[in-house]
Amino acid sequence: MPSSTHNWNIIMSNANRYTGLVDRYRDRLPVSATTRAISLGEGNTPLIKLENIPRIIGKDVEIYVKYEGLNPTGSFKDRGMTMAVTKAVEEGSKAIICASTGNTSAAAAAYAARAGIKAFVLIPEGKIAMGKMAQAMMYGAITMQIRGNFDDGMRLVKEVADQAPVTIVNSINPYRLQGQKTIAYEIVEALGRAPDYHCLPVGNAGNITAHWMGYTEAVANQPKDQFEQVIYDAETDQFTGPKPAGLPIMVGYQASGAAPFLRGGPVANPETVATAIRIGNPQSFNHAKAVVRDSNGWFDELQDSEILEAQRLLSMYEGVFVEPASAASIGGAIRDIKAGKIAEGSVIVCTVTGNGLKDPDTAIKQCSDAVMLTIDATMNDVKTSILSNM
Ligand code: AN7
Repeated sequence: MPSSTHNWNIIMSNANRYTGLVDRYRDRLPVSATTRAISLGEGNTPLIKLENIPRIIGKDVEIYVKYEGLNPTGSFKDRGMTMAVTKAVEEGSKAIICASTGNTSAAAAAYAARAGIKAFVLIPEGKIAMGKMAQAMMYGAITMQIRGNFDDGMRLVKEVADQAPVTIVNSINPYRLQGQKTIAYEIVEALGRAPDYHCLPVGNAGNITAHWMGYTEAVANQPKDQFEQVIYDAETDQFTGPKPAGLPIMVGYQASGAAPFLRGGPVANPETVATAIRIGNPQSFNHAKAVVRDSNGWFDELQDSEILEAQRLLSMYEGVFVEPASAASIGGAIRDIKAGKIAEGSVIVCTVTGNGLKDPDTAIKQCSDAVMLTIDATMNDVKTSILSNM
């Protein structure tokens, strides 16, 4: 094929190519028309309607999961990271840094690789899921395993950023929440309105804050030329901007061993199988409390056993494999639906924040004896295995 024809085909195919959320929502994000987006095509994730679980629990509810595990690095962190790295590069930064329970470090490492800048990540030694560790290393981040937890790492990152030329890309970087708010835009576009309830896992509490900002902006449906970004104002403890009707009730679920919102303040030694949310001192504590207050929502907690049970339920009955932290949203929602706290007839969206493949160890530990048979390589053994399991 002549090369001119070949090029023409590429240009034609690009006309409809999805190029990520900065391009898609440029007019509602803090970027200019010419800002170069550092993107891996993040966002635009499926909103999957659960078909079996409502029947199993015997309740007349519509439950959707927003499957954030299908982002390029396998978690919702890509939404915030495309914005944070886009702005860091625009501002001339040559290096980014974060503390992380794993997913933020994977996203930071990938977007830094894409941008051609350096990423430094601090992770708690021995407490991050294997997939996330593999990602940070493959994307070429300088990875520091600290003998301490996420909260220790976060404190160190804030201190060192004053002493070294690095941009913090944890969610205290305001561009992170700007990127993450787009999840709510997509949900409102898909449903034609906001859900009645939005349930999600809470760790550092940036995501629940970003969801609320996004819902407020999307539901207010402001004209382009008068668009006002919604942000949390720490001094007044209020969200700025419009106060539209039709916003969802926001519900945040924590792991019992790492539940500062249920204890009323920081927790010293957080512990949970859901390592992504093994956080005792959330950076967006006041923001998230304001979200729950303004939306008439609540926080609740789940035992590790409940989290794992929900993870398995979602995999086995809906084919949606998420990491343990993500399952807290669905586990909590199911419990509150069963209890009548979430009424029948409601439309509920649960954010499932990370892909199940991130943490194969925890998954395999739960299931091996139940579904893994070891047999001889004979027709008889294969046939017997099928017939005895029909
Ligand atoms: C799968 O990667 O904090 O409440 O350092 O990875 O916005 O913190 C991860 C958090 C939920 C909690 N689900 O979100 C990190 C990190 C998954 C996560 C959360 C995280 P936030």
